[in-house]
Amino acid sequence: MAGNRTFSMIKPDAVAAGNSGAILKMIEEAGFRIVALKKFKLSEERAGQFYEVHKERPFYNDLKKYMSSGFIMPMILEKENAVADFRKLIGATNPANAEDGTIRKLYAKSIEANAIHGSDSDENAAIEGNFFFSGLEQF
Ligand code: YYY
Ligand code: MG
Repeated sequence: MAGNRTFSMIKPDAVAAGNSGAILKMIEEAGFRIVALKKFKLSEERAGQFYEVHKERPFYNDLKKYMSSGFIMPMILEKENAVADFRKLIGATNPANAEDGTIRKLYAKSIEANAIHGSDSDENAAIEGNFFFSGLEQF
């Protein structure tokens, strides 16, 4: 299965705006199978752990607050070439630079509140999936 899965998370702005259903529909229509999915709120501490790699960046504190400001929907997705194809589907980090038809172009509000996360490598997809889901949930 290695290489065929990625990790995603619908972020608080998109869940609060009522766009999670439309985003899940886009994900499924793009050929991804939802392997695991849940919805809950992160503590600021857990949000900080998820984005630990960015802890020296100037936006880190705001990002932790934002990511714990409302419900998130983490999920594991399966498809051939999942990581790269999913990054293409979500578009650039800054929605101002995202291509037409991408999830971020359609639903992101700003570079911070950018609607959705997608892993950037197979290795990080596994790490991030394991952060949110037990082995039992990833079968
Ligand atoms: O992988 P991706 O989400 O597209 O971007 P990253 O460079 O990994 O940054 C993670 C996350 O941090 C981004 O989705 C929004 C936030 N962020 C920010 O608030 N301000 C920036 N200048 C860069 C990133
Ligand atoms: Mg990233």
